[in-house]
Amino acid sequence: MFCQQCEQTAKGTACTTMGVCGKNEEVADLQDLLIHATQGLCLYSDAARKKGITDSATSLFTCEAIFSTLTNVNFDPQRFVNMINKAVELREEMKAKSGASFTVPAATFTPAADLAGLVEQGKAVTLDTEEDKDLRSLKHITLFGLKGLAAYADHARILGQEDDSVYAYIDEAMTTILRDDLELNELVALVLKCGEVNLRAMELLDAGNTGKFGHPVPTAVPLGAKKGKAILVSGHDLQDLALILEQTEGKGITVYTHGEMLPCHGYPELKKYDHFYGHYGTAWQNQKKEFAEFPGAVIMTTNCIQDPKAYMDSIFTCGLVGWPGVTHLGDKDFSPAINKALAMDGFSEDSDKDSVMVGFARNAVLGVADKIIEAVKNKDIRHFFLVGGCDGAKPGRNYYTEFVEKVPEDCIVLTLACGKFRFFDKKLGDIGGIPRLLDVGQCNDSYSAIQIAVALAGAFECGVNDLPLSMIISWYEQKAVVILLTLLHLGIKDIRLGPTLPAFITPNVLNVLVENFNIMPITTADEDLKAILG
Ligand code: FSO
Ligand code: SF4
Repeated sequence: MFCQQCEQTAKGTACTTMGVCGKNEEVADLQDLLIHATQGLCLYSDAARKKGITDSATSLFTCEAIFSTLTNVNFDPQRFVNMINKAVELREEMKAKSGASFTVPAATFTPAADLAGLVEQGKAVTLDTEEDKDLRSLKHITLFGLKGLAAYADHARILGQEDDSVYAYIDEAMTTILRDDLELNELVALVLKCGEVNLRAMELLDAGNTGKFGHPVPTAVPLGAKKGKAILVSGHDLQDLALILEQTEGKGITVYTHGEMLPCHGYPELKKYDHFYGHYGTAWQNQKKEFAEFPGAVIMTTNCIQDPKAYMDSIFTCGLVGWPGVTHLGDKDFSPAINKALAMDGFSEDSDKDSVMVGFARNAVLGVADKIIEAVKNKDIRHFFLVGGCDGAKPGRNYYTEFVEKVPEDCIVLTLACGKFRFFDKKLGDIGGIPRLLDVGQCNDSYSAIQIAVALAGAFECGVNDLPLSMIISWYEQKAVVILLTLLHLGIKDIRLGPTLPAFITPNVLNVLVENFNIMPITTADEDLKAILG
């Protein structure tokens, strides 16, 4: 196996025998083969689209297939076997519809009849046949960006929002990276286009979430627990949480959020349930301890899942998440998890552990834009910091805690995604009634943060780069990669990225990013604050 798609990659270079995330060689090979099979499907979907033929269900499958290979989504080999066969079946259907004929291996490959055969086939397919290291780096960035983009497109589609232009880019980019005649500049353009298309996918997702569940409103979320039976919901899927809340209503079960589900407490159509109570635990990398201690059932709606062997019988997966041996609730009937929660002890007593505020998405923040603009003009607010992105296990991530602790009192911190758990419970106070720590939402809500920045730039009649705003980004997996590409597409400069730079970016490609966007690695909290604020 050879995988270097996430920040956790072994020795900062690549996982070659076993993934640090828990992905074994068999699953890594099957993931590579699924990408290969999907590339064959994309070739024919692309050809069909050029003839005016599109198929939304096939495009959804393409997104799901790519999303399943994102870090910490699916570790179940059988699910990959099914998807590989389905990709080839759909490929043949699109071939017939398009009337096209391709001879490259991805377009002609026949899946082996058994798991062992498929794993062997997976070993033979890799992007790493590209000899030029810089071109390979750009192909990797495109593929990893596509994984994040596919995740956002899938989330949006679940909420009834889709746009064929997103699917068109996915089909085209998946097949473009098969080519070996591309110049560096063409691949740089493909990479930036991925960021552009992702902005549309995130816009669709924002429309889906706010259209269905309302605009988030500032809400205090208890960190303690209520005595009684309990279900913990992790991942990112609001629709799954809504179904869980509906199906648990009146059953004497309290529903808690974990990790990236925290911002769900701000949505009117979710917070209306009395049994939707509080938040339990912190970010994904702490789940082994937190899930083992939770006295109820746990439901993973999307990434990031880790090896659940210590609580196999009380954890459930749905959507694209999978772990071999874990009960998968494929049909959105959550009864097995509900019955498990009812059979478990639940919390033995109420506990009060303070609360955190969520719900500062674009509607809430821009609702007080006048106040914010006035505070900036009066110099009550000196600077905004967007400290957002993923959390992870690296000790260097303490930087983000220290950074927020050291941000001067006349500055505001906007945050999103699971990186916030490094500082989400800090009491930073307010500036004239504007909280100094504003939780914009999940990584899936990056569109909201971008809209806030764009609106402020409009109000000050300047560009986003001219605002007193600095972006301090932490990355872990491929959704963070595509969000970064979106920021680059928007021309955002001076982004500080950590905890380390991606292993798949070569020095020459990094130079292109530095020259055009002045992207830079984080250093220390003190040095970076001094460089930004002077
Ligand atoms: Fe975190 Fe995991 Fe949301 Fe990522 S839970 S690390 S960017 O998958 O998705 O922020
Ligand atoms: Fe390694 Fe990350 Fe790939 Fe897992 S996803 S195998 S940790 S590089």
